[in-house]
Amino acid sequence: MPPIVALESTVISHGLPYPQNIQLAQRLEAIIREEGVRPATIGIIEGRIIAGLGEAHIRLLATTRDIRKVSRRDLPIVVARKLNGATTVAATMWAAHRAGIQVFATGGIGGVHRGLGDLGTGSFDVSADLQELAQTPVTVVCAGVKAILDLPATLEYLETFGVTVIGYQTNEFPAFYSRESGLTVDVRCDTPEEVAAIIQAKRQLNLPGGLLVAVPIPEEAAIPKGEIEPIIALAIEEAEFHKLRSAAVTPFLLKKIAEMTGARSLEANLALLENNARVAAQIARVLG
Ligand code: PSU
Ligand code: MN
Repeated sequence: MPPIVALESTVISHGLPYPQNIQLAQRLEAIIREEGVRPATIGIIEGRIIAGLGEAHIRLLATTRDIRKVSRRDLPIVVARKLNGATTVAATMWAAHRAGIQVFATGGIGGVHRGLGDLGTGSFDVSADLQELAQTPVTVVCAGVKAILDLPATLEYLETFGVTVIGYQTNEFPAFYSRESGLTVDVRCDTPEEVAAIIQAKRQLNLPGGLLVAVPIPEEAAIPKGEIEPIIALAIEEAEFHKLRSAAVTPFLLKKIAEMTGARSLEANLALLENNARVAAQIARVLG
């Protein structure tokens, strides 16, 4: 099989506004093809889990209101009821592995949420993305986790479950909009070959689960931590005020941050997604 890179669809339906979402989906596929690799955007159409959505299906997910956000727990529901669904990192990893795909590019993975518990809105919110990384052998290329989350707790969780975290051309775990977090990665790799060697060693050792490759956002698109932090804090306060929980939390926070930073966070989000798609394609090519 030629090398393939998987792409998720929740970022299309819930992570970005229209029409940037559909333009981005097409752009990511083009970038992966430019590297000589096949893209496979993953989503669910009328209960069918598809690895390699066509243009019309991507358009459907990008333009329909209230597309269901599908994580692992939602898979049996959308399949049984023949619904349309956009897959999160967790569900995309699962579907990618089932389709024989080893590498997956996204923007940010879910993680351990900051203490939303203080105001009684639910004190325990850990994304299913982390458990998926613990059990499904797919390499996820991302720009870290959004600073809406508890980064140190997220890294601790990954360590507990044996997920290797690789910094791509960095010693620090990147924080999505910002290149720095003050937190370290398990290993730094500077080339796709170095990453591929670690993926192959993990497979040879029969270690279960995936790997996380964290790539800092390109310098010119980065938003300094001091600038984005107060905005994130406001967005979290608002989520607490509205007593949001479960799957609604992440899309709400992303939308609020986009509103408060104007085009800037959107530009940053697009830039890092494109960058990650390229890095993922280069890794997939080395893996063959
Ligand atoms: N982070 C982003 N953009 C996104 C997401 C995360 O910057 O669109 C999406 C991804 O699909 C991720 C999901 O898998 O949110 C995590 O949601 P939850 O925290 O409900 O597991
Ligand atoms: Mn959650």
